[in-house]
Amino acid sequence: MEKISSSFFARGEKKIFKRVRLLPLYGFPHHKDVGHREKIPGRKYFIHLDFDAFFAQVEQRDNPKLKNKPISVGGNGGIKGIVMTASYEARACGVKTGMSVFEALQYCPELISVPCYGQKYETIIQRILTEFKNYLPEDCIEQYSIDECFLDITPVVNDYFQAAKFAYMLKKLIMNLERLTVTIGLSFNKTYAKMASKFHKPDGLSLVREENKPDIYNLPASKMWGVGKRIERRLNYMGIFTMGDLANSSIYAVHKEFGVNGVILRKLARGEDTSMVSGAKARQEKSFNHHHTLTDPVYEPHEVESEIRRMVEYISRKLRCKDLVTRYFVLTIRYDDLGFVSETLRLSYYTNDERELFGAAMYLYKKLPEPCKSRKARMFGVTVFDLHKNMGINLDLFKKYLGFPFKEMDYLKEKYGERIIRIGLNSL
Ligand code: DCP
Ligand code: CA
Repeated sequence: MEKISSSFFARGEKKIFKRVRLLPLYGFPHHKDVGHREKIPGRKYFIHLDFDAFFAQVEQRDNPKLKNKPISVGGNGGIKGIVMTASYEARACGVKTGMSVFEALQYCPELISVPCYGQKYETIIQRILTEFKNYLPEDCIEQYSIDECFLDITPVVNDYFQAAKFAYMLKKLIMNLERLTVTIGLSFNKTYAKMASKFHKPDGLSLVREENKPDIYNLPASKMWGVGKRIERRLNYMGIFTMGDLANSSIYAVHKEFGVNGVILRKLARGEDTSMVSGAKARQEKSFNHHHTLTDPVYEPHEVESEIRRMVEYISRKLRCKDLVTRYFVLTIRYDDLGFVSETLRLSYYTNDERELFGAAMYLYKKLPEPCKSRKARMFGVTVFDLHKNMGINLDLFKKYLGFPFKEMDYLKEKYGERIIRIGLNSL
């Protein structure tokens, strides 16, 4: 009997639950234990599927010399640039996404930095999503990010037993097609499925059923999808430390602190996420870029600033139009001697607000060689990547700029052109 790497919650005698891992397939809970064979009306089954150390795993697959070695993937390889992801061997030494490669080398001197081949990774995920269409209706498949997707498998399974079998089949399918491992979370709503996929990485399979809610409630609130460090601090300040605290918190208190987003967060924590997968048509974009080459190169600070601003305004509007937020911002300048420089900044939160992105752009600009009379800037470019759907639960951000009429501003720009309205520079 083949062994699988899997885990699911089961009630233990002493502990509230235990995670069962490395079960053979027949070890999944028998249908008698997990419910009825016939569909339970209203119950849905969602999978969150996440590739393990995605870019790094692909590079290790494609270059046998990198197997079992600490590697980082990012930029053009080499010591300049940022770690976009690291292999598990590198993570064990403390290398983390978002570090500069230079810093990562302090933790792990044997680190091998390899370039990022964005198109290759995108092709892999597309091939897999296309394959999924042989098993699921297209509108039950949602690509959520470059290496994550949600699947609504309700149409093809009747109970958790079949759902777990289906999840396992997907893991095998991906291994056969691409020789890559993924971690899967399976639950009755998307939020819990997403949380479950974190429980047993890499190559895991975790199941959260309705009766596991008390186990979920024992987890720290920071495990909640969308709760970063800053929100966690604010929750802690309110006396909310666990998922259960959040789920059972006063609706008025969370509303007072976070507005409507707090109410949503509380609802998600309670396992009452009713959102559906958004289907193949709403496929997630991976990155956007916008470049502009000038007929007359510039070097005066106000001209440069104005060009950068134009790029940022455009990219922010594009993000808002697709309801996406970004965390990585790249500024590129090409000079009239054809010199080419580029800097990347990782923001501490996701945003599509041009005031934030303009701040990032100007911060990066100051790190680049300043254009001058003898070396003017001919081309400006901005790229944003690591794009996510705007969940509206980046609470700090929301609160800070609540009420800014971006929608109205974008509408005017759509109708009358880019220059019809701009945010005053002093508000940037
Ligand atoms: N990535 C990125 N920007 C980030 C984080 C990651 O472009 N801020 C890229 C590199 C990753 C891929 O996206 O390989 C997927 O990101 P994940 O956060 O899912 O990280 P990994 O797949 O690398 O690791 P894990 O095993 O924790 O999922
Ligand atoms: Ca991943």
